[in-house]
Amino acid sequence: MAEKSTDKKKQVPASERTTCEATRQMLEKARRDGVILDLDRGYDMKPCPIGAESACCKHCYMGPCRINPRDPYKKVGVCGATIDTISARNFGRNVATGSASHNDHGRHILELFRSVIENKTKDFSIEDTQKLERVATSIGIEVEGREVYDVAKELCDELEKTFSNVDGEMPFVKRVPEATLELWRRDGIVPRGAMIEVMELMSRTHIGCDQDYTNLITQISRTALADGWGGSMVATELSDIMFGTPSPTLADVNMGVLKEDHVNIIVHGHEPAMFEGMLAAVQDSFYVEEAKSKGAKGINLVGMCCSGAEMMSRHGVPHAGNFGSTEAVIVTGAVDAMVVDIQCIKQGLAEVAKCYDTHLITTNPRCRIEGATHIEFHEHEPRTCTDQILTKAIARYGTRKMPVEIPKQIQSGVHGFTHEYIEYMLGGTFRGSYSPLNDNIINGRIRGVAGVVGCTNPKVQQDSVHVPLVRELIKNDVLVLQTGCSQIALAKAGLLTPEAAPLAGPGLAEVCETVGMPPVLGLGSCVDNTRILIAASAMVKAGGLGNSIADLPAAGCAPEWMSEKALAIGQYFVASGVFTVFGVGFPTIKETKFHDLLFNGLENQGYGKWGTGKDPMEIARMMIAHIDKKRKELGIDKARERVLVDMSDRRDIA
Ligand code: NFS
Repeated sequence: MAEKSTDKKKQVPASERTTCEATRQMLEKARRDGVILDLDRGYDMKPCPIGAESACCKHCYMGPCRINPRDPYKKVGVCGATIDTISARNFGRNVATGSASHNDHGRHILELFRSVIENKTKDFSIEDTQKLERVATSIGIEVEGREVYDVAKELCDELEKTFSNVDGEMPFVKRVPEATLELWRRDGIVPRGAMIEVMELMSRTHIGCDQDYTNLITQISRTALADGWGGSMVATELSDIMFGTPSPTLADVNMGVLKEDHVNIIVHGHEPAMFEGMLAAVQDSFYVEEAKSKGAKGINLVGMCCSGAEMMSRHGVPHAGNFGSTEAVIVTGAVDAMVVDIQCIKQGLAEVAKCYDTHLITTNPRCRIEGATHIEFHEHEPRTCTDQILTKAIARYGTRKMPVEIPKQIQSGVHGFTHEYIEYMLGGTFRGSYSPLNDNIINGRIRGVAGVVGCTNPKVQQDSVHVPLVRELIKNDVLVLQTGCSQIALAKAGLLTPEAAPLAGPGLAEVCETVGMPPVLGLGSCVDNTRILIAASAMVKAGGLGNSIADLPAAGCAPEWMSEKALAIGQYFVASGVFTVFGVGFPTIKETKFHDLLFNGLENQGYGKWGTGKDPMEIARMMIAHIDKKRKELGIDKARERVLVDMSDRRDIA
C-alpha cells in the first residue's frame, strides 16, 4: 500500500467522521487496509487559526501580514491595510474564483450549444424546443413563426454577452423582479459580463487599489451576481435545452448502487457532456458483449457529486454519494473506472485509486491530476474518449485483483424537480402558475421556502448538519428546495420521497399529500441553484408576497460548505435578497466592520444578509425566525394559525 496508516491512538471511531453508514464502513475498511482517506486527513489537519479568520494577507511580498485587530501593534498590514480591507479583499478573491469556475463551466456549455447549432457536433442536439422557446422569450427574443435553429442562433449570440459584455446589463437580469433590479441599478451592481466583473474584482483587490470595504462589496456582489444570473444560469438553461429538462424521476442513491457482478464506472465532476457521452456509450451492445465475455452481467454506470446529481435528475442514473464519499467509494474495490472532468475532484483520489487498482481517468484539459490517466473528451467525437474508458474498465473487471466489499445501503427517491415543474405541479395541468404556492404560503399551510444546498466538509461529521436541519425545517412547515451534495445527503436519509410527507408539519404535509410531492424537492446540481433564483422571481411575480426577492419568506443555507464556489453562491443569494446561513464557520472576524456589513449592513440597504451557525437546530431557528419576520412584514403572520412546533410535538412527529 502506498500510504501508511494514521496514528491509531489518535483515530476517532469512523462513525464520528460520517453519519453515512456506507461511508463509515468504507472508512473502517480503508483504515484496516492502511489507506488514509480525506475524512481522516480532515481530522488530522489543524487549520491555521489566522487563515480561518481570514486575517492574513498575502497579496504582496512585503508580508505575508498576519493581522490581529485586537493587538494595537498588529492592527494593520505593512502597507497599512486594515482588517476590514484585508477580509474584504480575501472574501472578494474567493467570490471571484467561485464565479470564474461557474462561468467557465457556463461558457463551455455555450460553446457546445454553438457547435450543435452549427452542426459541428453531431452527437448532441436540441432536445427540448419548448424550453428553448421559453428561455428565448424570457430575454425578449421573438419566437413566433421562426425556425428552431434560427431562434437558437439568436439565443446563443445573446447569451454570449453573459461572458463578453463590457458594458450594459447581462441578458438574464431581464428575469429579475423589478424592485430587486432597481436596487442593483441604484448601487451600480448590475453585472455587465462575467469576464469584466472577475477581472475588475481581481484588479481592485491588488495591493494599493480599492481599500474601502464598503466600495469593495459592490464589486464583490456584482461578480457574484454574474455567477447566479450569469454563467450558472446559462449552464442550467442550455443543458436543459440540449439534454432535456428534468422532470420527477425515481432514482437510487448510495454505494449499494454498485454491482459486484457488473463492470462499474463512476463519473463525477460538473459538466454534463462527457457524462451524456458515457451514457450513450455504455448502451452499445458491442461493449455490453465485451463485458459479458469477461464474465460480467453488464455495465453499471453511476454518478457522484454534482454531474451525478444532474444525470440522476435528467435520466434517473443511480448516484453513489456526495463529496464526502468520493474517496471512500473506491475502497469497495468494485470501481473499475472513476472518470472525472472538472471541479470538486480531490487530488487524493489518485492515491486511493492506485491502492485499489481502480482506473482514475481525467477527461478535461482544464483538470489533469498527477498520477491519473488522461483521456481527453471532445464533444465532436465523444466515442474516441468513452470507448477507451470502456475498454480499460472492462479489462480491469476481467482481472480484478482486489477483494470486493460493497455496502448494502441504497435508497430510492424522487429527483428532477425544476422551477417549471413546480409551476406545473402546483398550478395544474392547463394553466401552470405559482399562485397556488403563494396562496399556501399566505394562508400559512406552508410557512416559507428554504434552499438547503452545498458541499460536505471533512471538518464536520459528513451529512450530520444537512439531515437534521432539513428535518427540522420541514417539521416547521418550511418547504425545502435542494441541490448538490446536500440533496444527496437527504436522499440517502430517505426524505426525497412522497412517503416522507408525514415527517413534515401538518400544513406542509397536507400540501404534499394533496399534490403527491415530497416535502424536500431535489433540483439537481450546484449550477441548478439558479432554478431556485427563477422560482423566487416567479413567486414575486405571482403576487401577494411583496415586490422583491428580499420580501419573500425564504432563507438559504449551505450547512457543510467548503468551496469558493459556495461563497460565490452565498453572495449571489445575499445580493439577490436572501438571508443565507453558512455552517462550519465563516472567514471573517466577528468584531470587524466588514463582518457587520455582511451580517447586518447589507440587509439595511435592502439586500439579504449572511448568517452563520454550527448546530443544525440553531441554524433552523435562525432561518425560521427570518421567515417569520418576513411574514410579519408582509402582514400574513396572523394567517398562520399554527405555532412553532415545540420539542414534545417534535418527538410525536419523529
Ligand atoms: Ni456545490 Fe461544493 Fe462540489 Fe457540487 Fe458538492 S462539493 S459548492 S455541491 S460537488 S459543486
